[in-house]
Amino acid sequence: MKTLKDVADQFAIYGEFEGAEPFGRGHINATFVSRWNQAGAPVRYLHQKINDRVFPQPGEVMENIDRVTRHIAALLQKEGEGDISRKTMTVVPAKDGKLFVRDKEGGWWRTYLFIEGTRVLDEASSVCDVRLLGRTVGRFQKQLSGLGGKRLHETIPGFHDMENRYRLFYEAVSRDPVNRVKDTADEIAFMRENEEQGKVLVHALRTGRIPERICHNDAKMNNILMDDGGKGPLCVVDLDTVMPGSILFDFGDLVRTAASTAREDETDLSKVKFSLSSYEALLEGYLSEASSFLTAEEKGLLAEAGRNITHIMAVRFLTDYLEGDVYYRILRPGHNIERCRNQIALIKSMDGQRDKAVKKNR
Ligand code: GN1
Ligand code: MG
Repeated sequence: MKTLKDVADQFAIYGEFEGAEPFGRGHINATFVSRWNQAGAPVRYLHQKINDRVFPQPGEVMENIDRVTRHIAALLQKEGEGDISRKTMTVVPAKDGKLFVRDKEGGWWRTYLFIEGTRVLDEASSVCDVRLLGRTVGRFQKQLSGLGGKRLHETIPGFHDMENRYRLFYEAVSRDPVNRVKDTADEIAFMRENEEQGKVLVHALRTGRIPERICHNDAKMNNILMDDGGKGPLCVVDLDTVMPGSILFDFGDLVRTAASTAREDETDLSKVKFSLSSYEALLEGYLSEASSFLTAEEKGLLAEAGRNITHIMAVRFLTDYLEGDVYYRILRPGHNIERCRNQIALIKSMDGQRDKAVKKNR
């Protein structure tokens, strides 16, 4: 971990570096945790090498994150909250004051305080009250609804734009660079059949039926830090994609992950089901924070949001499979098509219970 020590030493961290290990299971960035001796106290930091193929302007990503995390910390302070550095991420700047460090190969690195005593959940379980997950995402959006100043940078243009996602998908199908179209006829047919419905949210946003707001854009369950001591969810992490969009994308991502009975790459599809009771709990928790600022149009689309984000993920996983696995980190051959099939199974289960879910929304 020589490079990591070299990089870590350039951040404004006191004490002696003692070592570092890889951390987490994100699909995009490379994450490490370092250990330090700070005047006799063991302290840890989180370092990430930003994937600059995915985020072409890492400096803009960091500007967004710095603004957002400072804003939330200031709000919590005003509200008299304690334990603030566990309730939002804290960016540690470099010794030269910048929000990142460049390594010898030109790579972009950032550092956060490591939030101790937490875990993330890949599947909803009895350990976690899903209502609180909904509340956490609603609160995050509410906190950001008051962020003044210029519009946040769009860190990945067209990120949740289904027109864009379908364009990229059809391109991959027609180029078929690794000859995988022949193995994915059913999935491709599913995408063609569902194209219209998949574009409902982006059309609502584009035509102004629902407003543009600041949203997280990756508000899946395992991006919410849970307190180990039973205090429930602490904060939403993984802030690279915080940018303008529809807040329905966030509620949708939470539904996709926390109202599914399996993780997103479960291969036994008989285990992949939409849980109506989890959906109801998520909705209740989410609305306890968000109902004060949601418009009637947004409320009317909440039941569509989970399906929509699940559909976006299915298209993205399939596109990456057809492209030869160039975007998402995969842990085994076929991982992307497994993820795609899982998400399609979840959509089918959602569709089977749609009427009931829509009723919950009233
Ligand atoms: C990626 O890095 P990670 O795992 O938090 C992806 C999200 C997808 C998610 C699927 C920048 O997030 O959009 O929802 O995988 N992030 C980016 O689990 O593409
Ligand atoms: Mg993540």
